[in-house]
Amino acid sequence: MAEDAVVPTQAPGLAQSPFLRACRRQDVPHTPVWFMRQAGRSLPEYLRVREGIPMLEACARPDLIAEITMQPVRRYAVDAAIFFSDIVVPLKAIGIDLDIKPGVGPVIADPIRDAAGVKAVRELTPDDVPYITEAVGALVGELGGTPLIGFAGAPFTLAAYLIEGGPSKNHEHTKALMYGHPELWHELMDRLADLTVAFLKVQVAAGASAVQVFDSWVGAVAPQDYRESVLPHTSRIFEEVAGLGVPRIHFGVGTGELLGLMGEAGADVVGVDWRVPLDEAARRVPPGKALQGNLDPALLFAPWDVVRRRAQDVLDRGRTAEGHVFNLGHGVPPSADPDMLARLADFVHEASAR
Ligand code: 1CP
Repeated sequence: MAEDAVVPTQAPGLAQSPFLRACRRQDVPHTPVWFMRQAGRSLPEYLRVREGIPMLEACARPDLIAEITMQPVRRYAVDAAIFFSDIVVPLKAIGIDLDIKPGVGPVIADPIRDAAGVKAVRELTPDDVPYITEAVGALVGELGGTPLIGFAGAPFTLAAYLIEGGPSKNHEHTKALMYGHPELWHELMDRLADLTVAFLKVQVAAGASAVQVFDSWVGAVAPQDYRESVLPHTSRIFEEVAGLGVPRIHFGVGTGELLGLMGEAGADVVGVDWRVPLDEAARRVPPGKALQGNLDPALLFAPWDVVRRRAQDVLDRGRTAEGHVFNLGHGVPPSADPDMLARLADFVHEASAR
């Protein structure tokens, strides 16, 4: 499709970016590193600029998006920036009544449980999110040779919020719809996959040079249910964004038993949480994939000697993969010490220098 052939203007040097090269399983001068949730609550400068501004309002202001995205890049020697937004921003943009409550997360006013609710998930166009296009455009200029990662939530994780109405431990309503009303389930997943593709395309058209699809809560699903109820939709997403020409990363939490299937879904890089060592993960995913991960975020609260030893272990095991992007096994905890992350990024570079 012609509209898929969007090749963003790439800053000089971007092709040599260790992060993009590792995603493509090419040689790198050092293992690249970035941290999921590096922009946000653990940074005092973030708390300062967000003061008095609700989360969703911040996500719609290009000046704040750009500033918050840049904050960790100024502080840490990270090899990539992640766009400051949230996985529920495109849902809000198509008119779903929701809020992000401090200390809770996304909360949906009318949880989706029936066909009328499913129909409310309409298509997203670039006109629904002009602030995303503007913010990404401003950021790629400012970032120069540092790649910007665009992102979106995967259909299962978005469905989990929409159906439960907020954060959930056991995803009982979500699974009730998946098991009990498969036709409605697939229609919802189909619509959410369209939304994810559209949101990623907006970011890449504006200049993002990689994308990550967060399926944070899909670890709640057994492999046979993943194959039947989730995989067709995640596969379609990766297929539809393949033509954009940017590396595609696919991440979930508690997905040890799903790594092979997530590899089948078609991303270039499979994100691994801290529960599966990377050498074991490399055996579980099909050939032709790079891996991203996977230091336990809780280690950030341990003494530096322990952090260093465990980070070295992640690097050693990561060498058995075809490509490795160093990251935490999930997001930076809000109470993490930024100095520890600064030290960790420097250590990854020094210890992996070829
Ligand atoms: O007021 C605040 O500061 C709210 C905290 C916050 C922040 C900083 C939320 C609410 N979202 C974000 C930003 C965000 N969310 C980013 C950009 C920053 C970065 O990564 O550096 C990204 C990539 C996300 C993605 C996101 N949101 C995910 C997937 C990643 C993951 O951590 O698994 C998920 C599951 C969400 C939902 C969400 N939004 C916010 C919270 C607290 C949550 C999780 C709540 C829950 O446990 O269900």
